[in-house]
Amino acid sequence: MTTFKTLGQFIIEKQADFPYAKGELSRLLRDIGIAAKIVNREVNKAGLGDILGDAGAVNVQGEGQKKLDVYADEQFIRALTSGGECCVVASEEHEHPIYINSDVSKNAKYIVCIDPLDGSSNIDVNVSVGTIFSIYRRRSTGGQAMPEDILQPGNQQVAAGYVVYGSSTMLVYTTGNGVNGFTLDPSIGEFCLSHPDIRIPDQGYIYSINEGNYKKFSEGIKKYIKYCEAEDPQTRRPYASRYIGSLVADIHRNLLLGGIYMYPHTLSHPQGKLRLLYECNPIAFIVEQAGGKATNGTERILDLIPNQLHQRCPCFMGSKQMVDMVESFIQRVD
Ligand code: AHM
Ligand code: MG
Repeated sequence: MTTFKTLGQFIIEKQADFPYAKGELSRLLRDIGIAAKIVNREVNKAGLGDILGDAGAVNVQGEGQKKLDVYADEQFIRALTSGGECCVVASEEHEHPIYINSDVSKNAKYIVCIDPLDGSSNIDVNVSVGTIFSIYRRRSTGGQAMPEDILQPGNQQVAAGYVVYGSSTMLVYTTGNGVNGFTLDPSIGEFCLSHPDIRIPDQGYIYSINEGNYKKFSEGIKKYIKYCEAEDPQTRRPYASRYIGSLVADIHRNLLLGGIYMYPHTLSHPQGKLRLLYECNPIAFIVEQAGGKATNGTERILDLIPNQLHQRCPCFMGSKQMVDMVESFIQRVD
């Protein structure tokens, strides 16, 4: 008989490594896992009923919200609000942080930053989407949390993870002690440990970037792309170009196979497209914990000090040697 370990069992086992832990973080992760299963159910039947398409509203980034964006946002906020372990949620879908002021939650220890449904422009065409989350310990003690509790650098994350709603649904997370992946077994409705201790190869052979923006890239990035495309059997080039346009799916593939994901600044987007708090920091934490590297081209993403909730950040994340190489191109030319 095959034995398996559920996400719940794994979290409890890991908690035993911290004898003074009171179980709050474990409960928070469990709540996120439950909300992910609910969102998964809707994503999976997205072609049916009235859940595809635009919700008719525009979020804080000025982007049209999809119905599933709104649904996923509601589910995660509901789970975090009723769970009692989180005092503030910052969601990519909301202009302002959501302070949870119930008696149990307002003194809670944790802050959650979340992109409830990333890559949502892919939903209507049945391409993988994801959820990305990041957990911080609050700095203030008791009472309503302060803005500085939310704007912490990524190196202060206590946990981060993503869910990829793909050909199977997976939850991958880290608490700073390696990265583990769980696949949802729909027959029992549980995430089961399928990818223990994920390590990204130091060198990969896949590069992922939206090459449609090529003309808007800086000289360094253009030269790096030419380097990836050049023929050189010794270094196994040309590398394969793979870009789904769904961050979680692109990162998940590169984490398992080795590769680099890039969303650089362009002339029109001087800070790139991805958001530091909801996308870059959690993915950077996971990539580093898997042995990879994540920078904005010159600095470690996790050391950047955020000054705005929705700020954007250029990013280069993945296999260490590939990120080192793109940085050397950026520094040589820019
Ligand atoms: P979203 O948060 O509005 O869904 O946008 C983020 C997505 C990422 O998943 C993806 O990597 C990127 O945007 C793709 O952008 P582009 O279409 O410019 O290549
Ligand atoms: Mg997003």
